[in-house]
Order: sequence, then structure tokens, then C-alpha cells
Amino acid sequence: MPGDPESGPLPQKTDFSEWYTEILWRAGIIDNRYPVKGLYVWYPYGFTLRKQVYGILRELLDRDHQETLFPLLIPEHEFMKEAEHIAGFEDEVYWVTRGGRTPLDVPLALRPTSETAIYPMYALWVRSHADLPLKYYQVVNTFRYETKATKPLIRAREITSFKEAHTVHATWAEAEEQAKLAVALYRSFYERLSIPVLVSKRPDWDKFPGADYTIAIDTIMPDGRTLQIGTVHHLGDNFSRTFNIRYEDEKGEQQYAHQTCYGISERSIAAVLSVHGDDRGLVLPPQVAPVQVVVIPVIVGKRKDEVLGAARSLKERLAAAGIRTGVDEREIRPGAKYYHWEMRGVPLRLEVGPRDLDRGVVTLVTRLGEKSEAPAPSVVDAVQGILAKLSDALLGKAAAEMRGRVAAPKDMEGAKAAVGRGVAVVSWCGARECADLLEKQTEGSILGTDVGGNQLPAIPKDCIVCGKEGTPTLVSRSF
Ligand code: P5A
Ligand code: ZN
Repeated sequence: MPGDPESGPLPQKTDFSEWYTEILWRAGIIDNRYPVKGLYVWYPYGFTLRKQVYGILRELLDRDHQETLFPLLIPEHEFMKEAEHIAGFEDEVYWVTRGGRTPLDVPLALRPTSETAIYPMYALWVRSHADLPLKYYQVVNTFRYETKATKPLIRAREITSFKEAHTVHATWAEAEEQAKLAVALYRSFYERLSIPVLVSKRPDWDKFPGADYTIAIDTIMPDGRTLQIGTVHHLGDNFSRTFNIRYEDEKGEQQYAHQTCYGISERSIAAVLSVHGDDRGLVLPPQVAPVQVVVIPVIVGKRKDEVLGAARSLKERLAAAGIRTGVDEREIRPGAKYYHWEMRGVPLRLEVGPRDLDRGVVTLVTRLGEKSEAPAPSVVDAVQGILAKLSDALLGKAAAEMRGRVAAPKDMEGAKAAVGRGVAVVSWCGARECADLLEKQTEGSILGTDVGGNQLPAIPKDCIVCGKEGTPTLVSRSF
């Protein structure tokens, strides 16, 4: 059973890998026992969390994008059209080659991402400059035959929650503008999850296959490794030339379109669990917690009915105010109930017992351990206030932790130490040889160059390897 309280203490979060594996099933998020490597099952509680998280993502996208849905299967001849794209994904594609016992005339790829499913259709849809810009997105499952160690939500072979947006524009500059808007959108998404991020431009050798450039969003996990939790790609006219996506401009001439695409997966949920969780389990931001408030009737002796009645009416009042509330009426010790809901990350616990009833108050305890009391009649206001402050507190706490893991080392030895704990910010001139040496000596890899908005510590301008003028560059070990 998910979250069996008899299953012993949760590993300390200092052993992040153990903690992560345990918390997923103990808190009822993911079951990793499905008999295909890299495929995982969402428990209902985890699925509800997913719904909340993707609700925020959809809300942000729906302001100026439209949702659509394309097929899972891509014919081989479309998939094989864009040379760089193929080279980047060829080793990761699952192929469907048979229908029943009959070999298929055209082998079908399970989409590892949907450029080659979507763009042949865009070629039919885009006719004139009046059709542009076009901004569509879909939330689908994609398949990647990952060869590195698989990990639930982080490196799956079936990515179940792949949000991919694909936009089309008249000019390169307009596509660049869209890439900036997409980065801003992802920034607000992660702010709504109380997750601090680092935004950087990936080095050329690490960009998305077929893109002009890639901007990545990363966060730092509790073990100091970075996790890429979103990417924005400027595709230039590379795909439009391959798939013949053209529009008629105002002068009546045919022009190739310019494109962007950007994606987020269930790694966003891995980040929520990992960044905020602690030694007692999950700590879910109120914005996305499936249960925001749990009411615990503290039942002793004769006044059971009275206490239960009060707990239920509290729940009704909170639910009526739009707060996702549960009551735990099970006949077990209050301590066991506290443990149960703490593990699942419920942001706020309300306790009502005979003494609270007599005094006309409710006791409130946040998941961060802050205890307060509110007069029963004004409990809805009190809860709303506490939940709002908790979101800010979680972001503040996580941002401080991240700042503590981003260092500006003086020399290569310092850079290596910084990479061991998190991210080193060093100056790099852009030369591949300097990158190779930097990566070798720090035992890390270049995440990317600063694109601003990261509040990085100040560093000298000269490349840490060769001394020529460079750009602030992030180096880390990544998932
Ligand atoms: C952008 C959307 C793309 O595929 N095509 C459409 C572009 N980009 S990407 O960088 O390859 O993937 C987007 C994000 O998906 C996450 N991700 C994964 N999550 C879980 N399991 C995986 N195996 C996996 N691979 C990629 C990353 O967060 C990535 O930024
Ligand atoms: Zn250099």
C-alpha cells in the first residue's frame, strides 16, 4: 500500500537518492514496480498533484496559445527528414513495425517529441502572413529509449506529461521574441511552484537537435546536482525548410517561416517534491497541494460526537471558500495521523479537540512547524492568510538554499569544490578547448552561459582557463 505508516522511518534527505525513491511510493505519488524499465504508474494522489501543477501551466499557456492534439505515431519518412534532428534522436526511438502479424509498409516511430508529427501539418495550415504567429501546444506522452539510468519523473522512457509548444513566425527576430516570452512564461510557472531557477544558454554542442540555440531552465537538487526542468529552442528556419512551411508575405512572395518550440515534463513535479521536501516527507506548496488543509479531530472520551461535528463543519466552511480540505476521521492516534499527512506534504493541519471547543478556537500547524491559534469564527481568513504566506516562505527558503549552492570560485580548484556542492560561476571565453579542460578539471559540465536574471555573484571577466575575455558560465554536475 502507498504510505504504509508501519514501514519504518524515512531515510534522511541528506541521502537524497534513497529519500527520493522512498518518498515516491510512501507519499502515494508513483509506483515504480511496473514491469517495463523506465515506465511508471501514477497513484491517484500523485495524479491529483500532477493535475494541479499542469493546471497552472495550462492557465499560463492558454492566455495566448491554443491547445491541440497530434498522433503518437510518426511515419518513418517524416521522421527521417531533418538530418540533425534524426542524428540527435535516432538511438532513442521506439519503432512500431507490425500490425498484428503483418509487417507494416511504413515503420512508425513512437514520438520522442513531436516536431516531425506536427510540422508536416503546419506546412498545410500556414498559407499567408495573416496566419502568423501560430502558437499551439499539446500535453502528451512521448517515448525515449533512454540509455542512462532511468529514474521516476526524472529520466523516464515514457514521459507521461510532456507539454510541448510549437510556434511559427514570419521572421527570425519574431521567433527570438517568442523564445524570450517562453522563458518568461516558464519563469512564472516555476515561481508559482515556489521553485527558484537558473536560466542559461546551452553550449552549441548541447543544443536541441535541429535548433539554432537552446535556452534551458535548471534548478539545483538537494544533492547539489542540477536538473533541467524546461527548455526553449529557437529553430530558425531549419525545420520550415525541411517541411516546407512557407507563407506569402505582404508583397505576395513566398517566405520560409521561423519557428520555436519549448517543453516541460514531469521533471517539474520531481522538482516540487525534491526542492521542498524534508526529513519528514513532502512539503507541498499550497498552490498545488491536492489537500491544502487537513482537519484532525482530537477525540477523547465522551465528547467524540461534538468534536467530530465541529471538525466536519470546519471542513465545510473551508471547502465552501474554495480551499481543498480533508478530515481524518480514522480511529487511530492523532500522532499517526500527523505523520501520515506530513509525509504527504499537506501544507496546513487544523486540530480541534474538546479544549479548543471550550475556548472557541482552532489550532493551526503549518508543514514548516509553525503553530498558531485562530478564533473559530474567523478560521477561513486565518487559513487563507497562512497559506499565502507559506507559498512565499517556501520560495524564500528554496531561493536561499539555491544561492548557498551557487559559488564564484577564485581558481580551478575552487571551481571543482563548487561543482561538488552545486554550481560554479566562472568566466569562459567560448572556446571548445577551454570547455573541455574546464569540464575535466571540475569533474562537471557546462550548463550554459548566463542570459541575465539569475542574480549571480560577480566574477572577473577573464576566462578561467586561457585568460581571454569571457562570459559568466554555469558549471555543475547534472541529472
Ligand atoms: C521542446 C518541446 C524538446 O523535446 N521539442 C518539443 C523540444 N526538448 S527537450 O529538451 O528534449 O525536452 C523538453 C524537456 O523534457 C524533459 N525531459 C524529460 N523528462 C523526463 N524524462 C525524460 N526522459 C526526459 N527527457 C527530457 C526535460 O526537462 C527537457 O527540458
Ligand atoms: Zn578560454
